[in-house]
Parts: sequence; structure tokens; C-alpha cells
Amino acid sequence: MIIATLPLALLLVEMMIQSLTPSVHVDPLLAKNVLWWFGHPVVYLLLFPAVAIYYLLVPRYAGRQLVAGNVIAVAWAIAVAANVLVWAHHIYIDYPQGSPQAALNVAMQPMTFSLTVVSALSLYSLFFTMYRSRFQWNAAATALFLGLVSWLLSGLSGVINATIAFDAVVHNTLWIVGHFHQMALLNIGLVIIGATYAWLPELIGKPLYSEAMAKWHVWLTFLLATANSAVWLYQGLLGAPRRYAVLPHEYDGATRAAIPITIALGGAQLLFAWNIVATLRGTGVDRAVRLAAKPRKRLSDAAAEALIVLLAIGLAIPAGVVGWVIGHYAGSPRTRTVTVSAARPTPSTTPTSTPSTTTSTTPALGGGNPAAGKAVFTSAGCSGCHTLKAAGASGTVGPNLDQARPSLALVIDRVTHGKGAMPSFAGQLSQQQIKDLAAFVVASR
Ligand code: HEC
Ligand SMILES: [Cu+2]
Repeated sequence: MIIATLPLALLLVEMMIQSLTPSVHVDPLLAKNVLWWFGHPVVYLLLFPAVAIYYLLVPRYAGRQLVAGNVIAVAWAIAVAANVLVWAHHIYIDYPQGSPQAALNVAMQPMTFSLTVVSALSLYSLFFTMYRSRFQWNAAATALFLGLVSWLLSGLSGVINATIAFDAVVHNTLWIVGHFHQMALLNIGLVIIGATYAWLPELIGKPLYSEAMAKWHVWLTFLLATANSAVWLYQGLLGAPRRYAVLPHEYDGATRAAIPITIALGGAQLLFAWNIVATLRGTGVDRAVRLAAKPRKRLSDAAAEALIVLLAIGLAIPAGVVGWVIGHYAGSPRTRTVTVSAARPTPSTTPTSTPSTTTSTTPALGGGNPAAGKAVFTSAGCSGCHTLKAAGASGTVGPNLDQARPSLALVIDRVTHGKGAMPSFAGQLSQQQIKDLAAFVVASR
């Protein structure tokens, strides 16, 4: 952690100096390499303690020794060293022409794949430690098991991310957000939850308030957070960009469906808070005594808890479906109108066919106003992904528009329909705004 922090702090200081003295120059590509050289091990620092907890608790609940423990120990020792050598898989898409970065990035692919072997071996040994054991399915053990399942699921989306060809499609989209939330929240998060249920009672010498409540919490967290990540993965594959406060509207349907899921996920954490507070206060002791005296009461307690949770799910799922339906159908008619009429602008040859509503429109630019287009270019967020000198834009996600020199028709088509990582703006921009944009891009070259 300390090793990683110092160079990052240095980078920050350099950037502060740069902002005050523009003549000082921090090479952006070097800065990104430095950030991830130290940043990737920081990501792994989250994983290592979680892995250690698996190795401590899974054998305990399985009642037997870890399968292939020695092999795993050697594998992780190698992984600790090797994980420093995969930093550039975070900047796969950054390779300016003529720089050695492209070759470096390609080399990161096999390096990254080799690291997944260690994770795969770990999952193999942990699952086989549980397999055919008398596994004790209490809340802590369930959390660990579901954490392992999540490690497997998010590991799979990690393996495909490790190829440059696939990353070119999902780079800077919500797919990435879905992937790392599943890894961090569900693998590492469930381990923390499991460890709390396992060790808190031992630490304070009081029983857990409610094992049943803990199990509900663990299952709900797993199911809801998995669904939540799935929505991000899905939106990402459709091209929804990440780091947007407001997404292009075509993604609204899925976002609305995610809202009740997220709220229910937050609500499920109340079960955790309640259980922990009650455990700390020692309510579990009284409860254990009471339950021992009246064994029948236990059933109704568990049933009441279950009823509350079922009610929450029962409300959340229909709300999600309704949200999705509203979101899905609300935006669609507008999208289609734009599509049809914007599809065939024929610049320069047919000045009469262009509607001249604005005085400053030029027929050669398909009825668009370049000055208005410039403002749209900035406000619609094109600058985040594209380089275009005339707009002062230096994004690197999509093609450099100064070099690509797209035709009027291509700009209108891409902005209207999107392609790959480029979102469609049809639901967000009017037909005239798209024409203005196209006029601006074409006039700027
Ligand atoms: C989230 C990032 C992103 C945003 C925002 C974005 N684009 Fe793109 N754009 C891309 C990507 C990626 C491509 C390449 C798509 C492909 O061909 O697969 C692209 C392609 C294009 C092309 C085609 C270039 C060529 O020569 O093939 C044009 C023109 C274009 N974008 C214009 C725009 C305009 C105008 C905006 C603003 C309304 C915009 N883009 C917003 C990512 C983006
Ligand atoms: Cu990494």
C-alpha cells in the first residue's frame, strides 16, 4: 500500500504543478502506466485477505484439510510476484501510433491469462474441500460459498476482458462496472460478511442474535447484487458508457429496472445491521434462553422474518418489471422518426431538397448549422470519446475525427444509431441537432 501510494502522490503533485505552470508537462501515457503499475497490485491487495479467510474458514466448516494446499501456496506466491507485471491490461486501448505501447499491451494478454490459472486452482481446491464433506451450512459458511460462486462468475467476465479484441468493444462501458462490482462487492464483500458472522460471536463471547436472519441477509445480498451487476453487464454490451451522470436515454429502461433492485439490496443490509447490533447488545443470549424454554416460538420468529423479506421481494420484482416496461416503451417512437429521415442526406448536389428553416444553414452541410453543432458536440459529451481540434476535444475512446474525416452521412448515421462502444444519441438529440453536429464535424476538417 505504501509502495503504491508514494508514486501516485508524486504524480498528483506533478499535476498540481502543471495546472499552475502550463509549461511543465506530464506525459499522459506515462502517467497512466505509472498509475496502473502501482494500481493493479492495490486491486490485488483487496483480494489477498479475502483469499486468506477462505483458506481459514472453508476447511473449518468442511471439517477436513484443504485439498491440494501445497500447490495452492506455491501458486499464490507466484501470483504475488506476477501480478505486478500485468498493469497495462488497464490501458489496452491506449496506444498512440508509433509508441511501443501497442506491443506492451499485447504482451499483457498472456500474462493476464496466466494469473487466472491461480484463481482457477484456488476455486478448484476450495470447492473440492467442500465437495462430499459434511459441510456445515450456517450463515457464515453460506456467505463464503456464495462468495466463491461470485468469484467464479466475475472471474469469467474478467477472463474475456483480458483480450484486447473484446476490450475494444466493452472499454469505458458499464460492462466494466458490472465486472468489478461483482468481484469486489460479491466476492470480497461476502467474505467480509461471512467472517463477521463467523468471528464476531467468538470475539465478544456472545451468540449471534439470529442465524436465520443472517442467512436471509446473505442470500438476498447475493441474489440482488448479482442481478444489479447483470444489468450493468447488459447495458455495457449495448454500449452504455460508464462515468456518465446521465446516460443516453436508450438505456433508461434497464436503469429503471435496476432501481428497485438496488433499493432492495440496500434494504437487505438492514437485516445485517439489526443482527449485528442485537448481537453486540447481547440480545442473542436472552433469545437463546427464551427459545430453549419455548421451542415452538422459534418457528414463528423465523416465519415473521421470512414474511417481511418475501414482502420486500414481492414488491421489488413487480416494480422492476413495471419500471422496465415504462422505460422501454416511453422513448421508442421518437427514436424511429429520427432514424428514417436522417438516413440519406445528400450534400451539395440537391440544395432544393433541404429544408431551410434557419438562415445560416448551408446546403453543402445538409441543412445543419456548424456553429450550433459545435455547442451540441460539447454538451452531448462527444469530446469525452473523440479527438476533434475545432472543438478542443482530445478523447481517445473512439476514432480521432480529425484523422477519420467522416462524411456527413456517416456522422449522422453513427450519432443516430451508434455502433459498438459509441452510444446512439437518437433519443437525446433532435434531428436538427444531429444535422448541426454533422455539419460542424464535416466543416471542421
Ligand atoms: C462513449 C464514447 C463515445 C461517445 C460519447 C461518442 N462516440 Fe463517436 N464513436 C465512438 C466509437 C468507439 C466509435 C467507433 C465505432 C465503430 O466503428 O465501431 C465512434 C465512431 C464515431 C464516428 C465514425 C468515425 C469513423 O470514421 O468511423 C463518428 C462520426 C462519431 N463517432 C461521431 C460522434 C459524435 C458527433 C459524438 C457526439 C454526439 C460521438 N461520436 C460520441 C465512441 C463515442
Ligand atoms: Cu488489473
